[in-house]
Amino acid sequence: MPRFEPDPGWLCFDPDPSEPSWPVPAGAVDAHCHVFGPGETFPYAPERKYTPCDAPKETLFAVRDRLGFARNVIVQATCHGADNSAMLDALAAAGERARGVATVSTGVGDAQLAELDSAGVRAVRFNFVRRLADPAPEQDYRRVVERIAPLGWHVVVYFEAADLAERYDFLTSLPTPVVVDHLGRPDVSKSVDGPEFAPFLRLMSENEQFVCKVTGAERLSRLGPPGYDDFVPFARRVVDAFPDRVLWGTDWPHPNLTTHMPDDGALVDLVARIAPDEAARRRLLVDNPMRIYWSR
Ligand code: 0GY
Repeated sequence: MPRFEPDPGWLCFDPDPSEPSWPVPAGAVDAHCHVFGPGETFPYAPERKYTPCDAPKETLFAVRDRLGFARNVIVQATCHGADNSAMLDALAAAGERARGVATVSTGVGDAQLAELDSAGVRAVRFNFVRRLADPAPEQDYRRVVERIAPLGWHVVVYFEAADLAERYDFLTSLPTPVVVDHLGRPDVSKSVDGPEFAPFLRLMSENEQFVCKVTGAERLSRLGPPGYDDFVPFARRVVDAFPDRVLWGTDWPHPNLTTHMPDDGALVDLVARIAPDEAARRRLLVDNPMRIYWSR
């Protein structure tokens, strides 16, 4: 079996996250997290742009329990390419406590999609971030969407804020719901009311099929821990404006961070500031993810 060493300087997840300091509601969903390997069992993809630390399902489930969460949405990461084996293995172990977001190749067939559906997959992910994946022609993405739409799946997209203009027409033309990772990666050193974030707010307000993950404090914040004070107003603005179309997740095990590794308990603490109202928090952590991922 191949052996993999993480990239030099790679930061591994916090092995001992704190417990959140406020009572997480029963049934809370971590709607953005990953599993990595272990590489000896689930080799990393030859075309990957990074080699991570192994972050196996058992550790993900231990983090879930420590944080007081009930469920995970496990999102395929680029280091595994379109080989969803590690994610599917985690779904099988978690049963009803996890759902999955897969990466599929353009030629994916209906039989393979039906298998993924039975395993608990409810979406495909298109990763447009160039440091992570090489973009495919638009028609390839459209072909995949034609296949998944009849299953009632949605599309999860990851893009840089600067690329939204270029992708706007494509994204808004999709016939399925579209879930956007990490707030569309705004520059949170700018004003939340400024022209930089306005296109994303417009995307959300003019397109009711869009859902936003108010995630990624640890990768978007310039100010960093403990407060991630520059990130909070952006997440809060979206939660306030679109309370039924927001999701939250840890982003565990936090790939590609170069300056610090967050304490996942401290990230959960941030939710109390992003959604101070208890009813809004319940929608963010329980009602919205349950509707989007567990309606069947
Ligand atoms: C994330 C963010 C990143 C990586 C990936 O699929 C991936 O490799 O999404 C990143 O480096 O910003 O959500 O895991």
